[in-house]
Amino acid sequence: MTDITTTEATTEAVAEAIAETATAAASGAAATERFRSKQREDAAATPGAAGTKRVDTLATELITAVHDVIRRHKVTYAEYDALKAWLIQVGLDGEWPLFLDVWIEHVVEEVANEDRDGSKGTIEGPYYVPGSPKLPAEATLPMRDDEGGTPLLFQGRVTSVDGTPLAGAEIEMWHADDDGFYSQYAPGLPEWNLRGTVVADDEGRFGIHTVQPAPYQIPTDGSCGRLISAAGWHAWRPAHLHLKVSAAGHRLVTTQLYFKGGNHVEDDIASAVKPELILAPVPAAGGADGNEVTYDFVLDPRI
Ligand code: MBD
Ligand code: FE
Repeated sequence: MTDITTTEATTEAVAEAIAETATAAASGAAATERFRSKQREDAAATPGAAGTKRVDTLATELITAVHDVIRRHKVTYAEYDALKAWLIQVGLDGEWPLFLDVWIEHVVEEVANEDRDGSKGTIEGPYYVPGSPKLPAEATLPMRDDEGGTPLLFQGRVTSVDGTPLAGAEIEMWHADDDGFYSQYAPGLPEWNLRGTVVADDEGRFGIHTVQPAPYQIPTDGSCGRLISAAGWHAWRPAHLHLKVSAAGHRLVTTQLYFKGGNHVEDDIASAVKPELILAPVPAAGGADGNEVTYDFVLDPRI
């Protein structure tokens, strides 16, 4: 079988999905398309990742866990049919990446990083795009002339666990704008708005000028939104910066940083806040506009 999906076709599909309006279906379709193209690359790199025994164990236990819930709560046919309809609709809305990253990924991350030394990680979420513009150690993220939000200088140093500075470490940052929208997942934003890859200097230092993102409400007009309202939950994540920090010979960390005292830091719908990940910015030094904060990253040399 030939895989006819090219990178250009994917990019086109993503662009088409977000061209019209900021709907759950549009951002969902973009996230689904992006994930599927990444998955094809990963699967090509490591064929046959899971053995039959492993699939048997995990699938059997997962299905059995569902049976247990049905028996414990005496689930009815009406409820079974509602579940079936909802599961079908999640796929049609393209919201599987959103659903999984909001309600499941945090436990996968917990297990994956349980023996990591140094900086804490947390979930990646559905809106990462690889290959953002490379920027020097002190840089401003790509943004519009009239980009809204309080200016923020995010600065720090990347070291190894033993304190050795990691020259040339890469700090990839991506975040939502002041209205809660991510470039490439909402219409009308420049392609790389608020996304960049900053390369640390010879002492591992970096300084990134950006704007403070706003709290983020996951789309409420799709299947995830229907689950949230049916269950009486809320749809909010606290304001956050996404990061991937990497250096030669070290384990990459995927993380997020939050803002002390911000809305929903205590009740993130995605359960991805950790105490080590909360920033406390102060007014910028020297009369500059906005706030600044220092956060150092420590990478684990055991890959
Ligand atoms: C986000 O911005 C996000 O980071 C996660 C985890 C889920 C939905 C939207
Ligand atoms: Fe996010």
